[in-house]
Amino acid sequence: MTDLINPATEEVVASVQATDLAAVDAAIERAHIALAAWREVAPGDRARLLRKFADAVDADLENLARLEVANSGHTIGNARWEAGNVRDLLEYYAAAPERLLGKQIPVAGGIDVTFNEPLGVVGIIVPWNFPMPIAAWGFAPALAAGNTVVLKPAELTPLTAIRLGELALQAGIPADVFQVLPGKGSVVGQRFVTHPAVRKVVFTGSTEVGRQIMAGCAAQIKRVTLELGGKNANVVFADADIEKAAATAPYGVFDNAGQDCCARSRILVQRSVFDRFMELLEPAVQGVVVGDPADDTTEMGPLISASHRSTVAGYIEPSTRVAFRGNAPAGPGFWFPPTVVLPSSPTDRVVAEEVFGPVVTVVPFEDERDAVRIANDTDYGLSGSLWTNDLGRALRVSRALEAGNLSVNSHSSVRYWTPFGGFKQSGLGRELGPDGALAFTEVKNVFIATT
Ligand code: TAP
Repeated sequence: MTDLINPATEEVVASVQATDLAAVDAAIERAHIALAAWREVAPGDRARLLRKFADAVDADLENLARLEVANSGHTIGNARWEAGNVRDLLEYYAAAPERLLGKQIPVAGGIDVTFNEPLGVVGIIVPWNFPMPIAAWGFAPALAAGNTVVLKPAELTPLTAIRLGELALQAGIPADVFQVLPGKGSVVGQRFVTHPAVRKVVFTGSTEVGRQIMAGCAAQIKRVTLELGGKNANVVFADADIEKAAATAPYGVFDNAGQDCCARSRILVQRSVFDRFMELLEPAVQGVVVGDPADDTTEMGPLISASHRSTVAGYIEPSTRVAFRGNAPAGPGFWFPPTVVLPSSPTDRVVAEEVFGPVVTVVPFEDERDAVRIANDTDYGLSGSLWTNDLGRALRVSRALEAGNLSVNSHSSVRYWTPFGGFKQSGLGRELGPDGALAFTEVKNVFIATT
């Protein structure tokens, strides 16, 4: 049994049994058997079942949100949004079964059609930072496309995934079509990679583990989607609304205590407005409300664990120049205050590595070219923001930045209607958006002779 700790209180919330290897194999076998019937469910009926699943999530939204607050330390506002995101994804992809249209292609001597066939059993491996949305980004389109799913939540944060598994059954999704298998990455996750009946692995997590997953999947030419780390730039040009850029910058990085692959953890500011920006940033950072995540007014909660807090703290070395800090409660809980760093060199660990905590660096740049050079000076390429009132510059810089998800004059990366994924070592493949379900299908071409 694994004890789950509330990160805000350090109290045990629940204990969960880890799935052992034999049980993982048995679950994959059952998922494989369930596939035959699930893929044959008529498209309209599969759509209806997914809508019922969405309704069940909606009816349980407050419970799911409270579970996430207790297990993950997410603010209640965020956790409600996350549970709502699961409902919305199920509704959105409920439209897919009836719209996997294929093509009819003109050819000589017959008729040529394509089918979007389900892949089979899909294994989804989820990290602890956004347990609900990241699970649903995978399972909603995968189920819609006629696959069965085995899902491994992170060891630290399995409670909402377990609840979603119960809600699926209550909603009428047939047994074994969607199974949640809590346990260790090295056991459950690794078996998704090696078991031949699992035809695709969707992995979200660190680039280091993602690399191992990709190498493991290569042995069976197994399909893989990877959503990995990020070290995203927030580029503020002198012509921007500097007040708004400074007021919103903390929320672009400190949301979910910075434990966000899309966190804008490198702020780049044009030198002519650097001092003004820093003057405005300080009160904005100090204004971030850090505290009890169950309180409706809280904007930032604790880090996920004691060990993660010590990793984050390790980025602030004795020589690190801290410009200013925000607040954090004293007492129990894995708290770390929002922290703004002025790095001494682009090779400082705090600039080069993903901290995955509430730490942001701020550096000046000279001109557009310099901004793009610094922003792209990373192995990652997930998201980023740019602030400018010059439309031409917004488009030029958006095209020049090597990142999959950019926002101009805002910090939003994730909308379920639009594709999401990384350039470079931030990942492989895209999730979400209108083509999300296609990533869980193989195209089959069939030619029928007419002569
Ligand atoms: P990881 O340590 O990589 O863990 C992610 C998941 O993989 C967990 O469920 C983990 O299980 C499992 N795992 C670990 N070793 C495995 C192995 N050898 N084989 C199969 N599965 C294995 O990442 P993390 O620290 O939990 O999450 C933070 C990272 O995720 C950050 O780098 C962040 O940027 C990234 N992330 C990316 C995105 C997107 S969308 N690009 C979104 C969120 C997070 P255990 O629970 O047992 O460790």
